[in-house]
Amino acid sequence: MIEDMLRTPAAVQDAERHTAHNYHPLPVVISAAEGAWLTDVDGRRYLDCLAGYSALNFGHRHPALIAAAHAQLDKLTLTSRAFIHDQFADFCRELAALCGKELVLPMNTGAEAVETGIKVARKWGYQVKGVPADQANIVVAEGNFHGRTTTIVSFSTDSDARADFGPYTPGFRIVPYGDLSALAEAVDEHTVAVLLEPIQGEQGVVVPPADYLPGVRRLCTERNVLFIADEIQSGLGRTGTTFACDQDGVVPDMYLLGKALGGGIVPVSAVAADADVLGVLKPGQHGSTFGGNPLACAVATEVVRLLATGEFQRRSTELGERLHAGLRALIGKGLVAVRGRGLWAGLDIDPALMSGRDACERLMARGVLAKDTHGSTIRLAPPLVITAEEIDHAVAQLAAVLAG
Ligand code: IF1
Repeated sequence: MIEDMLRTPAAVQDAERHTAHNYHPLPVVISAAEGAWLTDVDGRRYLDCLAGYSALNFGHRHPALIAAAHAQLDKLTLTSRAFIHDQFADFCRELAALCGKELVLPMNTGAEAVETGIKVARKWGYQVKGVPADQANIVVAEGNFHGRTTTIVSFSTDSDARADFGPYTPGFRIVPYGDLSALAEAVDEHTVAVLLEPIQGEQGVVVPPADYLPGVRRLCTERNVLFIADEIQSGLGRTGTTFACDQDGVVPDMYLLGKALGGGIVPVSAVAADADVLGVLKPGQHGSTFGGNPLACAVATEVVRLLATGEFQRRSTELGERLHAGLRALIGKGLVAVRGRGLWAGLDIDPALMSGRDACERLMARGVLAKDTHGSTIRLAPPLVITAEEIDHAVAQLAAVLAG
C-alpha cells in the first residue's frame, strides 16, 4: 500500500538525523543503481526519471565511464593546476571541439562555471569592450536558476533561493524570459553579457518562443554583448541535440557546462569560449583546487566521446517524441500542460487533483522516481539510456496516479 511505502523507514530517519534540512527528499534510501534503474536498501527497484537533475544523462554507472574512472583511479587522481597532467590536453581539446570553441576553462560544479562566466564577462567588458570600472551589468531572466552562491542568488527571482542571504551582489538586471523587447530595453552601453538558460529547467522546463534565442543572438552581436548560455542542465544530449541552443541554430559566445559532463561519477563543469573572451584571464586571476583534475578529465573526456557519436542525441530525440506523445495524451486526464524537448518534460498537474510532491510520492509507490519543481509541476528527465518500453511504463504509472 502507498501508506506502507511512504512510512518513514529507519534508514530515512537515520540519514536525516545528522544533516541540515536544506532538502525535503522523498522517503527512499537508494543503495545501488544501473542504467535507468535504482534499488533501495530493501531491494525495491525504481525507474529513475530525475537522473540527478540531468547529471546522469548516460545512465547510472555507464560501463565506458566507469572503466575510464577505474583506469584513472589506479594511476593519478589529483595534481592541482600547479602542474600539468596527461589527461588535461585531451579533455580541453575534445571538449572545445565539441563546443566549436577555441578554449575551455575546467571547474567542478555548475555554480562555479556560472561564477566563472560572470567574472570573465565582467573582465572582458572592462578590458575589451571598454566599460568603465565597476559599471558592468549582466542581464538575466525572471525564473532563472543558475546555482546557489550568494552572487547567483542575488539575481534569483525565487524567494526560497534568495531570502535572507543578503547583502546581494549588484550589477544584474532582470527581464521577463522570452521577451525580446524587454531584453533590448535592458541592454545598454555598460551591458557585458546576457546570461540565460536556453530552456528554463527549475522554472518547469520552460521552452522560449522559437524566435527568442535567435533574437538574443542577434541583439548580443549588434550591441557587442556576450551571449552566455547556461547549458548545465539543458545541454549534453538532454533535448535531442548536443546543446539546447542547437535546436534553434544558435551559437552563444560562452557555453556553461556541468552535471552530465562528469558522467554522474565526479563533479565536472567547464566554460567554453573563444580566445578573445577566455583570453582575458591571466595566471593567478581565477582557478580552483580540483578544477580539471586527472580523474575528472578522464571521465569527462569519455563523456565527450560518447556525445561525439550522436547516439544519445538520437535517443533523446526519438524517445523524447514517444515520451511527449504519451504525456500529451494525458492532457485533460489530470495534466493541464506539458512542456519540454527531447527526454525532458515539465508537467503541470491539475492543482485541484494533487501537488507535484503528492504526485511524486504516489509515483514512488509505483516504482518511478521523479521530482516536483514548484506547486503542481513535476519534471521528467530520465537517463538517455531509457528504453521505449520503460518510457511507456513510466507514462502508464503517471496515468494511474492521475486517475487516482
Ligand atoms: C539544488 C534546481 C535543477 C542548474 C542550472 C546551474 C546549476 C544548476 C541550469 C548549478 C543546478 C540543480 C541544483 C540542485 C537541484 C538542481 C536544480 F532544482 F536546483 F534548480 F536542476 F533545476 N545552472 N541545478 O540547473 O549547478 O552548482 O548544482 O552543480 O541546488 O537543489 P550545481
